[in-house]
Amino acid sequence: MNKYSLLIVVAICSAGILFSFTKKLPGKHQPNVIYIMSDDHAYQAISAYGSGLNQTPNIDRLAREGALFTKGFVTNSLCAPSRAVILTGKFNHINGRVDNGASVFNQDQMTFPKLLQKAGYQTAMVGKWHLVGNPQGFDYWNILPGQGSYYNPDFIEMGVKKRVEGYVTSLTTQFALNWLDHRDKSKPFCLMLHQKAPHRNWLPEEKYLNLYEDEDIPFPDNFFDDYQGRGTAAHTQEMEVVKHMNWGHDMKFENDPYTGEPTNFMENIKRFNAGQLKAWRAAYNPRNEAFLKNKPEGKELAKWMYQRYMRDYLKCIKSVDDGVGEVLDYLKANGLDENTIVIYTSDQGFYLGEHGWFDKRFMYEESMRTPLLMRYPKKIKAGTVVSALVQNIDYAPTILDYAGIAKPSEMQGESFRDLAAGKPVKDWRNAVYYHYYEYPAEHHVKRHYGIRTDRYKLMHFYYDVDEWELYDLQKDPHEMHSVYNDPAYAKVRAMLHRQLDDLRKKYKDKPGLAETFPSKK
Ligand code: SGN
Ligand code: CA
Repeated sequence: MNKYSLLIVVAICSAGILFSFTKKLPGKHQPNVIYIMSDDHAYQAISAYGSGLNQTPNIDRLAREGALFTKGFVTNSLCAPSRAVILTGKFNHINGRVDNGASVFNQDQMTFPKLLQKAGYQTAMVGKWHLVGNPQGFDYWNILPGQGSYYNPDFIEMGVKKRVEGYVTSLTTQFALNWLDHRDKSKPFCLMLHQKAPHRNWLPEEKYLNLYEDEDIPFPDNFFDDYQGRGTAAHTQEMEVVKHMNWGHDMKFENDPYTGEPTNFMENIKRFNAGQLKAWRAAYNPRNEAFLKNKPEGKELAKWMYQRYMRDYLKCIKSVDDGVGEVLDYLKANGLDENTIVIYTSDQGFYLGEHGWFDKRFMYEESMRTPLLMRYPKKIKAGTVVSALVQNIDYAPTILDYAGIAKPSEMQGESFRDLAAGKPVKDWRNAVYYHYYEYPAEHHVKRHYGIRTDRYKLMHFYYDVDEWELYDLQKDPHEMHSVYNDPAYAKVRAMLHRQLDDLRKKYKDKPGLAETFPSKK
């Protein structure tokens, strides 16, 4: 070898060493991630989804400048289970947290923030956690205990609990931005920003106490549903706005309008400081007094209760939307908006009066479906609409994919990065699997599992019943008539049963497994 070729060999080798070295190092080319998740935010209450109930200009920016997913679903429409799925990319029968009750999430298990952290990311978790036990895989965490409080909430910052004056949504945003400001700027970051709002019992921020009060929020067509055409579970639930909301906690009366007894709203009153209480009473007392003067009945009462519920719910969302705006503005002002993936989603969907309901849990559309919007200008074209079936099981694989980290084989979800890039994905799934376990429990929604394809939904209610339901979403988008026993659907039914069996095998769920989980509270 002459001097010249030796030089070339040395140059090639050092370039190779340098390349493999930089490949391992987290660098400026790796995207940052801001994962914003609210609690119980129905897609029906996001203007980008077009329902017209309210305006969410900041959340809408994510759709306008990025992608809107129109068929995003959860695997189990409940808080802690959804969070466990998101962190692990695995179904609840594998990650262990099947319900909000006695089931356990082993914090030592693999999660995507742990993998990011190991790969050199700086990680943080701020807001609602709901997974009992300290978060792992985060350089910084500042979480709400349990469900958290709207006013002057306690936060547990790296193990130290303290009460903080203020409103939970703005505090959560503020803590998250504060961490961003003080992070190690040489590393890529992943921030999980989990809002408590708009979870029950919907206490709005002081500045929004009077919002929407001069508007009537439209009733959904099936508000006065009588549940004919559905099975036992729809008849025996306890989540009807009129029947199951209470005068204190939900309707915000300090004294029961009919008995005069102090209500459980007093629990909320205790957390207010003097200024907040004054503002609260100035806003709510006159409205409550007007109610007491004419005590509406029948449909008028239903209408009043629905307006109180919806106005409070939407007021809480206004603060969440403000927070998203603050995050986006921060990214822009700090030159981070091009290289940061911003995701907005909710831990599940929610009923805004459809079927006469609030809450979630059911596999019916409004609670199984969840909002999902994502902005990442480098890889996602503005105005992208993704209508493929995606699930919260896919979030971890997708985020890892963007970060250039291989998906561990134990993860059950799939990366939807190509879908977001507008590329057709061959063999993408044609059905999503669902399994809800928390029964007997609050709201009395029976245990069930099933699949949803683009057009159909097959559900099996079990435990203390054995009933199947089948919906043709094209002909019956509001799921009012099960066609399970309709001979015209015999072929479809057989096909769906086969698909369900296949998915249960694929995801390693099986009869009898559910009974092994401790579910009682
Ligand atoms: C609380 C609420 C329920 C709600 C669960 C679970 N009751 O218990 O209405 O279904 O949380 O919600 S309340 O009286 O405390 O408001 S979840 O989002 O955490 O799963
Ligand atoms: Ca929730």
